[in-house]
Amino acid sequence: MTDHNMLLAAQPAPLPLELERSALLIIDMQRDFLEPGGFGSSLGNDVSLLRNAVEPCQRVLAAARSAGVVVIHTREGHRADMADAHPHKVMRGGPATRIGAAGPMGRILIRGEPGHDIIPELAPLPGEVVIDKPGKGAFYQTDLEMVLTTRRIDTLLVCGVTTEVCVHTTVREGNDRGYRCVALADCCASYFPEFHSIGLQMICAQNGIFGWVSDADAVTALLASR
Ligand code: TIU
Repeated sequence: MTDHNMLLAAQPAPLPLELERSALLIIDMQRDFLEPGGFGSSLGNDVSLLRNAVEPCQRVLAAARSAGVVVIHTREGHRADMADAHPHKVMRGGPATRIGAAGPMGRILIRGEPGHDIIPELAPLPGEVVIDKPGKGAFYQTDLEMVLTTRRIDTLLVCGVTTEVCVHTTVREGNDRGYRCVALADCCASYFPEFHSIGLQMICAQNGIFGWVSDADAVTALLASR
């Protein structure tokens, strides 16, 4: 059965959704960004600001799983040999705190290290796709587009951190590739609350110049009404 008539409350306008063609895309909810001692704190940020997004993400994730909506998780990080890390990205920050340095959760932003894991509250289930991405955008140098194509997905419900960096980059990349991208406001967070707020406005201003903005309540209400 298709759900052509389902309408998601969103800005700048409600969005008709076909759940079979929609995916929940959770960006980089990793210990490295949300817990002390990881990449986020090595950049000088207060990582506690990102906790706001955890509970709304949990609600949307549970609702998506119950409704059978495709769930995709991403993780930002690099190979252990860092052959996939641009030098300009690595060289930011002091030697003790940059990507690849040893920290309390293992080497910062390196695949396979404890800090690279998705936080336990949002741990992927077997069968859910996990995309490892070397950049800020989830489409850059990954097979995300192929994963979406094989599942005939045309709409992305986007959660995660941080709003103005990896969420924004991914929404922009997805929009340019023809996907309808909906950022879920309370399921995203930033180390800079003003960037979060303005970042969301930037997506849906100008009649939705590169996407839509909705929230966890709107998505869970819609999925519950199915
Ligand atoms: N620093 C920051 O705001 N974000 C990142 O480096 N990566 C993501 O947003 N995932």
